[in-house]
Amino acid sequence: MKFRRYAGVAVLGVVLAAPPVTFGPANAGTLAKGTIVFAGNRDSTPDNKASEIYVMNADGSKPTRLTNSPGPDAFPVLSPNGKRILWHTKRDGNFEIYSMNADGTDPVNLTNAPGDDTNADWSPNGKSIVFSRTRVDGNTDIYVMDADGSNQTRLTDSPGADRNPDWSPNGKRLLFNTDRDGNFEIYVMGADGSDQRRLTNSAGDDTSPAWSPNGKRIAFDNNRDGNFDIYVMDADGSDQTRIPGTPQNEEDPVWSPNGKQIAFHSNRIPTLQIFVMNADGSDQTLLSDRGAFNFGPDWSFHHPKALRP
Ligand SMILES: [Ca+2]
Ligand SMILES: [Ca+2]
Ligand SMILES: [Ca+2]
Ligand SMILES: [Ca+2]
Repeated sequence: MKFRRYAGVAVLGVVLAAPPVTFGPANAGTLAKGTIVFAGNRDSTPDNKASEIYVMNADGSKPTRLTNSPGPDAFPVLSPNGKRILWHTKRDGNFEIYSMNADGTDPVNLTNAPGDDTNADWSPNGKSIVFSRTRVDGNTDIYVMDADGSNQTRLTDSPGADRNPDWSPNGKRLLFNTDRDGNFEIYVMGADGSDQRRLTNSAGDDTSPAWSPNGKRIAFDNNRDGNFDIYVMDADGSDQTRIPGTPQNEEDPVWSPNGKQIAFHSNRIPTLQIFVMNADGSDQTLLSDRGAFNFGPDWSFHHPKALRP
């Protein structure tokens, strides 16, 4: 998940006038396995062009709006039990982490810092949240907190921008990207911030790391060839493989619950849209609505060992 380019931008484009669909009380509690949450602007108006949070079925059907705020709302992440969604929103002036029920009710403000708090992820047991915080001194580091926002603790302390944390399926390790060495690289560390190790060493920016459900592979994106493409590597950084893309950007990969597919966003058509493909890069298929701007997908139950409802 990327803060730099698509934090929750207000992008002009063709806008469909489809009314938002709402969940009925009967299915308000838990999102079904395979549901995809994302951000988009399909319901933008002249007064509010900022992105909102949506949910859709894994085949792209039934996109449903969950937020309606004046500021950008972006990068939703499903809780391991499918009942809550984390996301970042600028509704309070700068970016804060919020959580809400899977039907959009009960939004709870979890951070309240003067800088931007972004790109949160759940621990596999749902009890902790890792996120990026840009402090007033301009430095960005990885922080962890309890699921209710308490006990906010810094995990990294580098002069570089440490962003985009992703919690491992076994709960023990955290992936993130940092430019502490020059350009962005993928790093891994213990869940307490210990043992920080570099996994990539490329000329371009390596960002948006995502564990596969079994913890053995890592998807990420890199622009070493002049535009972003998706790569997959082993958990120790070996066997880095580029997935065939386009001269446009392919970014922000996230694995399907069974690890066989990867969703991502790309501006290849050329508006920014969500696509899905097999993990080897075959069968790349448009999922989201061509008439709007859609980005930052997350797939429900991407922690297979997590607590289930
Ligand atoms: Ca903030
Ligand atoms: Ca830092
Ligand atoms: Ca790099
Ligand atoms: Ca590309």
